[in-house]
Amino acid sequence: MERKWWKEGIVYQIYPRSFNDSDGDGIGDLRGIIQKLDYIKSLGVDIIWLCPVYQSPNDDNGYDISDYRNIMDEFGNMQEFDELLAGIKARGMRLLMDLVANHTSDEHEWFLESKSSVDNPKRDYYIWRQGDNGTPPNNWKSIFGGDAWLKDETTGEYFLHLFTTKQPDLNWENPNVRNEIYDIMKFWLDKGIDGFRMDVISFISKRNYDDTPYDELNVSINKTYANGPKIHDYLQEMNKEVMANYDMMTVGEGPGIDLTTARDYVGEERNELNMVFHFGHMFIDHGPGGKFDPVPYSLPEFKKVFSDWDKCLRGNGWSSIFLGNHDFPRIVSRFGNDGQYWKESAKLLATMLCSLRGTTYVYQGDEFGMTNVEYESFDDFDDVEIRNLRKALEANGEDLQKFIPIVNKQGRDNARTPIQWDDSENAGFTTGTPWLKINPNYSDINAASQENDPDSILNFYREMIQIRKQNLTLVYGDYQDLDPENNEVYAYRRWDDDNEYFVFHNFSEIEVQFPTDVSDYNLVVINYGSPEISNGAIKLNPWQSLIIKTK
Ligand code: TEU
Repeated sequence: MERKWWKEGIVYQIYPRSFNDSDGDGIGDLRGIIQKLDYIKSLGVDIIWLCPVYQSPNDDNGYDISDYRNIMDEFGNMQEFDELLAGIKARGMRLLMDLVANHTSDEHEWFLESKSSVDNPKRDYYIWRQGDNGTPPNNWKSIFGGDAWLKDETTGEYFLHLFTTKQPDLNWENPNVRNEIYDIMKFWLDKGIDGFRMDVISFISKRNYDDTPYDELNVSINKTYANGPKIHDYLQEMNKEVMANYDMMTVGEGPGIDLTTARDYVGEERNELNMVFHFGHMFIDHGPGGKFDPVPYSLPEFKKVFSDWDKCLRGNGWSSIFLGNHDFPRIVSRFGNDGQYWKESAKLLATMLCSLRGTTYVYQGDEFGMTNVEYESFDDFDDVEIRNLRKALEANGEDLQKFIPIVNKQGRDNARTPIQWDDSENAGFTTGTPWLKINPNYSDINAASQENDPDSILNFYREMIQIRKQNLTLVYGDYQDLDPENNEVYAYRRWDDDNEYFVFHNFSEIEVQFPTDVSDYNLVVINYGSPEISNGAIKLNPWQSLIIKTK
């Protein structure tokens, strides 16, 4: 397997709105990130993925872009961006920007022109269709609820929006649109950035609107929109026009990309993307009604996602290893135990993130165990997905309070509460009023209180990241799940011609004896306690996690 910086590098994702506010307006900004570059570097990460910082009306917090070549006023200006990029480079790190090319804001000048008349030169930058006697062109639904078509009174036609009504989908059939996106990519690459995370890139090629009904029963919404007929033509053209000309990294966000389609995106001979975010584990608890209709799942189902993807891309292609981001609950709450075993399970998840094959992604705040938040009212939430849910519940006359626990458990705002830097007022995030309520547990859970604690989650992340860098078999080595059906333990072997490691994670509150014939080994890392191997088994205490290396 050829070594690459984007395979070995650890990525740290920043959601700028919630990271650090430097000017007291309650909103994180670029200068706030500049102020924390030494902290970020101290984690040992190599690449920063910066969520959108472009001009935006913030209907979807920056994922609705109105000007791709200017910085959102609340975040600062282009000079500060240049200073941030220089600071990242000066510390030997790299920068990924977030490319949102499936849609723009409805306040983008392209859309303002496109909607103005049916014969405007930019009309087919977007997807317009006649309805059928007052009804939408087809039954497609928005990811954020409701119809995926909105009638615009100016011309009486409907435009497609797979996300909010303020995020009209771009028409990638139009070569002018594709060239506009390629020019935007080159604008930022020529400034010196090192690549892109590509927002819902799997959706940019649309199926025929007339014969692809959205089927609430059998085909997931993502499958209806993902992997359209020309997706690979577009990505190969993008690669030829842009990526092939830079030493850069691409990671495609790919809801709907599955094991049967993955290699078409990331196979090395495909000249498309370096890797994708797949969502098998991220949608694992989404029931028939989506994320707010959660269903139980087992550890074997969770483990199978990682084993299947490792097998799928073994030898050709590359994957991402992530457990959270700005769209999902906090990992220690979702996949760990944020109560009695908060510290142990947070460290277990860090060990998992750093011991599987693929590029490791760490989401801001997870490195010191930030948890889900418990809001009391729908008024406390910001996320448009939750605002739309509220409207739907109110329209159905539902009791909103009944849904608060589900929204607290599953909502995206869990990952968007301001970073808890210390135990001072507003957790050191802002001197003003934070745009989103800070998790009240900041007095106990914050970076500063862990900085000098050798046993803290924060210092465990630092240690685990170094271990991954010093043991490249954990990056490139082979992988085998040792007991796929085990309901408590995720145990796997990692190896190559020179080294062999065994990794054990007890994802449970009970003590487990796990069979192993390993006896002659060195301990690489353990989250707590010490390894106890005897009589052909290793004793794993609740949420205990360790890596051993055979001699
Ligand atoms: O999200 C795409 C997406 O559909 C999934 O991540 C997830 O299902 C969604 O957030 C609903 O829960 C990307 C961005 O990550 C997200 O923040 C944006 O809201 C969305 O695209 C639209 O740009």
